[in-house]
Amino acid sequence: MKFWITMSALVITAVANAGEKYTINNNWIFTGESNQEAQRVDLPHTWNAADAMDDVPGYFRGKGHYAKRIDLGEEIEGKRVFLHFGGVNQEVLIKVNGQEAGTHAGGYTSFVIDITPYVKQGRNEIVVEVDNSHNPAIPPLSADFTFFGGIYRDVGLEIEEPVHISHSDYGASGMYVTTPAIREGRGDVNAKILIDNFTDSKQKVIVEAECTDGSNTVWSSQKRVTIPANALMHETEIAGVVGEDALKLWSPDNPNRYSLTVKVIEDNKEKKVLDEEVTDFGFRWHDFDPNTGFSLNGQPMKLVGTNRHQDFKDRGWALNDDYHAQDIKLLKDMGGNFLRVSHYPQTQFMMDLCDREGLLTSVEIPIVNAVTESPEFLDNCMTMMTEMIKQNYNHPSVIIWTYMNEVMLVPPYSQGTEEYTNYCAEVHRQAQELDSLSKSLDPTRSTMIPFHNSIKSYEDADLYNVPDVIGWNIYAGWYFGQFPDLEDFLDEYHAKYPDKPTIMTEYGADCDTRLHSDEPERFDYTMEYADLFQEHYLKALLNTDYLAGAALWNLNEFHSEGRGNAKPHVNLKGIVTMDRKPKNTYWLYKANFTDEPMVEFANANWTNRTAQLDSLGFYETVIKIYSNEPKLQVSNNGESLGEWPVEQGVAKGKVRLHNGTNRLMADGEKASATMNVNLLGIPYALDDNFTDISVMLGTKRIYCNPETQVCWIPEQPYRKGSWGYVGGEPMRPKNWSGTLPTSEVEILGTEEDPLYQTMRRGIEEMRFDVPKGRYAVYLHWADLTKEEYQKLAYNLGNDAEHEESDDAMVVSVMGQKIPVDVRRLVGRQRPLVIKVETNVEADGLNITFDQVKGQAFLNAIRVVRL
Ligand code: GCB
Repeated sequence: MKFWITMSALVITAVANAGEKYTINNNWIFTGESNQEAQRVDLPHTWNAADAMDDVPGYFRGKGHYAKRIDLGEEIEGKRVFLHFGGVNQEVLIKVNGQEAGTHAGGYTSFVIDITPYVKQGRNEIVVEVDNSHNPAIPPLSADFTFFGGIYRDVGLEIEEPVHISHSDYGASGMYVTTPAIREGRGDVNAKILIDNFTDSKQKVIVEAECTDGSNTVWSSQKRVTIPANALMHETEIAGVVGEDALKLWSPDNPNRYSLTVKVIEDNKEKKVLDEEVTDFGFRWHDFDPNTGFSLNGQPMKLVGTNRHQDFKDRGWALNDDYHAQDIKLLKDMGGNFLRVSHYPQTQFMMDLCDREGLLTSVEIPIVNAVTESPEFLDNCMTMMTEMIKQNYNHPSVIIWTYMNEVMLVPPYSQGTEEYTNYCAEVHRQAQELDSLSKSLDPTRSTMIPFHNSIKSYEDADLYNVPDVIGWNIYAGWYFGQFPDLEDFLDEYHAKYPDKPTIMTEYGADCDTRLHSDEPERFDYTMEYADLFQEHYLKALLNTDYLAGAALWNLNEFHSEGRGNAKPHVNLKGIVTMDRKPKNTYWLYKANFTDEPMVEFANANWTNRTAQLDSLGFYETVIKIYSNEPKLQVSNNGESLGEWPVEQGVAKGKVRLHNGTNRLMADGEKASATMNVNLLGIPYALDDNFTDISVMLGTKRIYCNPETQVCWIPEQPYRKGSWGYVGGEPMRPKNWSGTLPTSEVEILGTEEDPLYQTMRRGIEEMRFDVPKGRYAVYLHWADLTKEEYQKLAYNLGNDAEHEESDDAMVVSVMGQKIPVDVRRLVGRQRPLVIKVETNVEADGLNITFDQVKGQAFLNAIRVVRL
């Protein structure tokens, strides 16, 4: 029976001396199975930071051993001692002073281990054995990201009185706040508090709750509670009202939070405070409508934002709080109001910042690509769902619980078989169980499953009626088809399922800030192709009213071991780089979704460029500028290029750049930007000013090395007085839908993969009609075949077919003959660079290629005048 006492008469005098809590991240000793040498490390830590990016396929998945000594004194006398783990990937066994204290499975949720029975006053040894091996019972089974092993979030020590707010409930805070009724000017608050009593006698306590709006107390309440002996998670409820027109709703624009402090106080003369915990919460409600989309607090709102992976360049997942804070700031500054916390729960610190800054979130458990048909797998999923919901329960930012990302992407059986039918039924059953669990734990949030672009696959598994919201991950114009296939796809789906609320949960195109093109093409990894993709998608998303919102894939570039793209082991769809430099799409969104005047040139940091000049001495190229102003005055070196209108955040025009400095300026009414382009223009006819030229064969891409500033330009056929190739064809790997502009084979031992991933096959000659003089010629090759081919599920069938070739040639540089058999000289997938110095007389530089076996080819060539 619940009863409420208004205890204004009870005066509580004791000073809080409640539970101590602090991190113990420093000075651990780590020993990995792959490297037996013990090393001193600080947390957060991962053992894969380096091998996730190295040239050896795969990364270490196995056991790691962490040890730490902690000295505990009289402060633990009669107390309970807990270890709080923020996140350890993925199976963990904790030992204290040689005894097993607890285990945990799953790499993304927090957990608490009660180590009281094993600790003593004095020195204690904590050992944490971690294993990130594949385990078919633990999701994710496979995914397009690297599963970094280690204790990659904080570890905290908590010392509590025997009676305290519970740590026994799935790593959660033991306090669950709901706002059951929100009316004009007032809101009801209901807090469920779980209390542990580790004593052998019943305990009388006062539970005191104080709610503040940050500065003032808005209500407070107390109640007497008796907790039976040895009762864990004894439940008590405390309620209050924020009223008298004090209620401020939480929203992205006004993220008003309230703070609830709960004290557990001894109900005796001393009134000792046994425990004190604080949680923040907010008042808001949301609604998804299949036709009109999303609304918050009754106001229509388009959800706009990104997904996010928890990693950073050279660090993997071992990030301290500042890295997480940086991402929230990036998203908020871009004008985002939504974060899909994918594909797994992330640190509580980040979730707190989402609350503080005003970002709505969807949080998800890490079922990706497929399920295992086993009770153990489902059990683990159910536990993760429970942990996720309980641990994130109070965050006002959270509106959606998500599970099963693209779960029908790689069913283990072929369609039409009995096994497939059974598998689909099992996927459905698991989804249903997870959804029901979510609804029973938290009926206030919506549920969502993100699908990949196959309406039918999810019909096979009968998933359309399971979650509240359908998420679509659509990559039309990237993995398949053309940009407008996006709208066609969405319309087909909406016509079939007009009653399902929908979010675009993913869309994006990989792009490398080192790669550009004046003739962008699907899968070329250039910035310019991704720009076209994103401009189209943005327009479509804003024009599709029934879409509740959209989350770009992805905020950041992130580690994905299996990828062999322009930057191997990295998914390049981030709208900021791995080290958080904004790419063009970031500015496109900022221009569309923020009001503070801004102007930003596309590729503004690409200062040193090289290009072939036309016969008039210009390089004409498209310049794009992002702005939230209606029009911009654009000039180059002070010469006006006219007024450019800004449409959907973008102003663009063809600009004739000339050799040397081009100081481009874009002035709006209230903001402006400048971009300096130092152009190394290759004259139409090579003249005596010639210094150097760098050319990539078989491609239309431009590749600039950010360290040396050398820019490689696309090939051209030979023209008298100029330069170019004679003979041959661009190598274009074949796949089911046609051909690809570049190989996806990783080049080992270099970071200049793009330089080697295209080639001209059957080439006969390279000619440069350079002036008389001495030159260094650098010839670049790589054998783009692999010993073994593996298809990547997330490539959605875009993997290149295996085309074996074995080539050898004799190259002659001004008559100097060099036998070249790339595979024999350096092996497959490795760069071969041969430098030749040569004298050139009146007839220019001439390099010939004579095939000996297979076909002659060349990947890139650089010529430098000495
Ligand atoms: C997807 C997946 C995501 C991948 C992404 C991609 O659909 O959900 O995990 O990283 O596509 O980039 O291919």
